[in-house]
Amino acid sequence: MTHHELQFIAGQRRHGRAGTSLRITDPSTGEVVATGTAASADDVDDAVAAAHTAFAGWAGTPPAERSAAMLRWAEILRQRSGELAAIESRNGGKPIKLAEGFDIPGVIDNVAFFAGAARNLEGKAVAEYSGDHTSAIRREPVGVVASIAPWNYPLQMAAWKVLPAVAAGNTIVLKPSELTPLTSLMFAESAREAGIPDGVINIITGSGQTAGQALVEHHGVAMVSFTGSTAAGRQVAATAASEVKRVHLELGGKAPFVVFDDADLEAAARGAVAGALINAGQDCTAATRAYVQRPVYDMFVHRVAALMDEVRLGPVDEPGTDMGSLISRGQRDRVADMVDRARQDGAKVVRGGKIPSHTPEAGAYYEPTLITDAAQDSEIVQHEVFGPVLVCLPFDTDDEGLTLANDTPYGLAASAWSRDVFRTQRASREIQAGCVWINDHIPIISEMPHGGYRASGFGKDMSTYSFEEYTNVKHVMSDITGEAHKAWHDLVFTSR
Ligand code: TXE
Repeated sequence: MTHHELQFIAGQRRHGRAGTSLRITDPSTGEVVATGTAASADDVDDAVAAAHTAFAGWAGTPPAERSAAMLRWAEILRQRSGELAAIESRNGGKPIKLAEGFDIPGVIDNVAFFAGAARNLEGKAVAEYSGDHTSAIRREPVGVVASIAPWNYPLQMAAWKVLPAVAAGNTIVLKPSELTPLTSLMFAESAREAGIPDGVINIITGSGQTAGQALVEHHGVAMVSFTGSTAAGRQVAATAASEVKRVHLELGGKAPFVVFDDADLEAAARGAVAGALINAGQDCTAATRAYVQRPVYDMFVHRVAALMDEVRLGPVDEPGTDMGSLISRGQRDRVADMVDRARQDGAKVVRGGKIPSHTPEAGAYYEPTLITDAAQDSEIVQHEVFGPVLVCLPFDTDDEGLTLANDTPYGLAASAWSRDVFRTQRASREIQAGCVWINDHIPIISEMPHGGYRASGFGKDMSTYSFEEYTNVKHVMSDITGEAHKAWHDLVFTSR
């Protein structure tokens, strides 16, 4: 175990000055994998100053040069993908096959996508909309971006924040979760090796209350992008509002999974298990509420339970392990408490609902859990669990299924399962969520946006839509008449 420098400021790794030490653990065993010291408000000052110093140069770098550096960056990450996956797996308690097959390749594809997108910032065509003027759109970077990322997909979440920001010419200070900073630090160091100048990407590692709060309230920051809990997001938005900073929030979800009676039931059952248990359910788009039409409900529940029995929990470095641990014992206990309260409220726990007996005692494992007979207004149906828990409930009419799907405060993602194109089209129109999958649940692609409606937040990650968050749109309107006396002046004064 090593004592790490957990800050990366102006191109240099260094120790934080908060005076508090951080223990970075492997939550599947409880072992400490690294220690370090947390960032103080002074470290945040230094990081924002470094980002300011770098801003003019980076914003003025031609897109083709920014793009070339990002392509080199993607290549460096590809060469390090084995090491990145091993660290991500260990620090996140996630199976190596997930880190190797999803987290790391997803990030590399994102870097490559934004390398291309950097050369493709668009606006309305330059034209004479008034007759007397030429109007043009400039798309300008907003300045220094402060980003706060969570622990569930540490590197992917860092990438989703950093890439559109720097591709558009901003500089950034990113605070990863204090539980999982290791791959974000490697990400920033790889960017430096690829030729992205010092100060463009800075990482500060520390607690939300100290380093996070200092970053969000910093006068030098123009915009805040945040992914995390609704409670912390509310606090971040309130702090940012006092200086009218631009805010982008991704605050989790409670994705419905609507199965109509004509669906391919085997596909739906497999999709529900994979969609609910990916990353041990610590995924803001995870399938959490399966609403199943009454004629196929019993069959669906039966098949999901059988598939859950096949999921292998085990050491995260074993290629055969399907599901690892949760991020911490605290998170595991939070999930266990929610399931216990659901049980006390009369819900039926069909599978799981307990800490497994065959995994390491110090590990934060929890069994794949299937719940039925829960009330629609109960906590387990309404609130984000962020664990391997799927609730199944029946519905009768299509109207009812879609109404139930929309009946939580969230709106991040959803899926609808049917062979009838009119049913799926209706679901995609009526479900209020940033993404509706049809006959699948979970896949994401760099070209398409990710972001919520309602209490899931606002703003988009990934895709060129994310540039709307990370650029200011400026209208430049130029007179083309060359005349001193313009007709519209007569509305204000009549000159002689
Ligand atoms: O998140 P926090 P927690 C949900 C999920 C989970 C719950 C609690 O339901 O069970 O949140 O997780 C930083 N100013 N999601 O408590 O605290 C913090 O340091 C600035 C959904 O771990 O929101 C970390 O970097 N920053 C979610 C980040 O916010 C602050 C992913 C997330 O931590 C801060 C994670 C503050 N005042 C949890 N307070 C998703 N949307 O995918 C905290 N932070």
